[in-house]
Amino acid sequence: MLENLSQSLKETIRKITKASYIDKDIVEDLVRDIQRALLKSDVNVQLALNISKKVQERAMNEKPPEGMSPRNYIIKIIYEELVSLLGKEKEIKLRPQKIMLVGLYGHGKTTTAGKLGRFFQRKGLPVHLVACDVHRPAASEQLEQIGKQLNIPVFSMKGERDARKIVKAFLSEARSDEVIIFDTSGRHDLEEDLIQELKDLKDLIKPDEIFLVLDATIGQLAGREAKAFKDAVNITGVILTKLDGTAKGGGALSAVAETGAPIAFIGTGEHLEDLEIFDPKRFISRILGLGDLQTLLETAKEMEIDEKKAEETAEKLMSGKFNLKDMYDIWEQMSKPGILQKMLNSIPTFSLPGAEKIDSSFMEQSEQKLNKYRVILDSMTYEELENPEIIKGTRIERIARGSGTSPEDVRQLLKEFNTMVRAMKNMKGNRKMMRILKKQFGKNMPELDEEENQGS
Ligand SMILES: Nc1nc2c(ncn2[C@@H]2O[C@H](COP(=O)(O)OP(=O)(O)OP(=O)(O)O)[C@@H](O)[C@H]2O)c(=O)[nH]1
Ligand SMILES: [Mg+2]
Repeated sequence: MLENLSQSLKETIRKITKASYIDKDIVEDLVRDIQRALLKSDVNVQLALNISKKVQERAMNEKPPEGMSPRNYIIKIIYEELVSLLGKEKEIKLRPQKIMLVGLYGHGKTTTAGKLGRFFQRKGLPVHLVACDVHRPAASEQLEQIGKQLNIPVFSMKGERDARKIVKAFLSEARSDEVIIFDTSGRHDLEEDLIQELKDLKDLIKPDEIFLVLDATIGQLAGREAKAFKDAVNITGVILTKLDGTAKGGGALSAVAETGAPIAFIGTGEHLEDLEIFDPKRFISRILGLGDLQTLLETAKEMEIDEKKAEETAEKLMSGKFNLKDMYDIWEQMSKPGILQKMLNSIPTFSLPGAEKIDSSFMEQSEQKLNKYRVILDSMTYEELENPEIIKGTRIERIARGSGTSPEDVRQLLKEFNTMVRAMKNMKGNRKMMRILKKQFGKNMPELDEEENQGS
């Protein structure tokens, strides 16, 4: 996904980390690289210029905070400016709700209805799909097919030509504890009769969310469409699909963000698992390859905010009384750029192959493993997260299926969890360990660069 953009930007980051000092020429060179990379992925010229100007200005004028090298600071600036290009994060609520999907022909509404269904199903919530597309022939069959695949009920009324009637009939017997996803009709264009239909459905459904499903392969044109739908039916978020198959993803993402409509999810393939919550920060970290760089990106300030949580986490770890949910929290914290490396570097219980320093391939492997584990945990129900001991037999199989992994992977995760619990129990009362953990999770992060030539 966004391979080209990612590669060029990673190359830029590499240039920075390799540079022996940072000066005006290098900054200009970097800024040109960033501009070129953005334009190539269809980011609007003006937006690309603004970003690069901002990066240049900040890189030349701002002083890195104490303890951060100029090099790392420039990476941080680039990271922050790219994140700002992608707009705000949309909070996805994990509770029963009504979601209405809207969008033009072929942008991926019906597929996305299934993907969303799977997403909420994995979170342990009951899901219902409702087929309100009365225009496309066989639209309800397509949704039924998807429902069958996922074991999710689908409400449809074959032959009914009025979507309003379908919605009314469904709502008259709808349950209130489900996530209900309404697939609606598209058109070639946002025509007046589509707007009217969507408005009527919206009045009937009273949805918690109206997500516009938008094909990312149209690049920055996606912005115009997002704006039109925003004006017409006041969408609450956008789901950008087909980001897997386009070189224009940067354009689509940035143009949509510019309209102020938050991007809620991204579709990254044809399979029903290929949907991700869109988190601008994590997305950019990934694009920039920061997960496997020894780069401290979190500011001292951000670290302070996390400190309380960090201490709680450390206490919990040490108490030996934690469940999979806590482990998930711990992994979340560790997934911050650079933190994993430091954790692994200094905590013996994470059983390194004896090495003092971890090479980057091992890091990559660990990040990959963590990502896999995160998906597995996502597929567990709350009950399972809180009582890992109930996860056996068919549950293991279900979780593996839900997360697109193998039962072996799930067992491996459980095994590591148990090892961790045991190790931590043994560790109990070990003061020194406690200090290391607090330090690792808290502020006072160790320096990465011993010395640095001041260039700017
Ligand atoms: N590669 C890829 N293909 C996708 C993605 N999302 C949807 N598609 C494909 O896009 C095509 C259209 O998807 P649909 O879900 O039928 O689109 P729709 O918006 O419901 O279309 P209409 O019902 O005709 O309005 C299908 O072939 C999907 O497999 C994605 O994220 N990646
Ligand atoms: Mg459809």
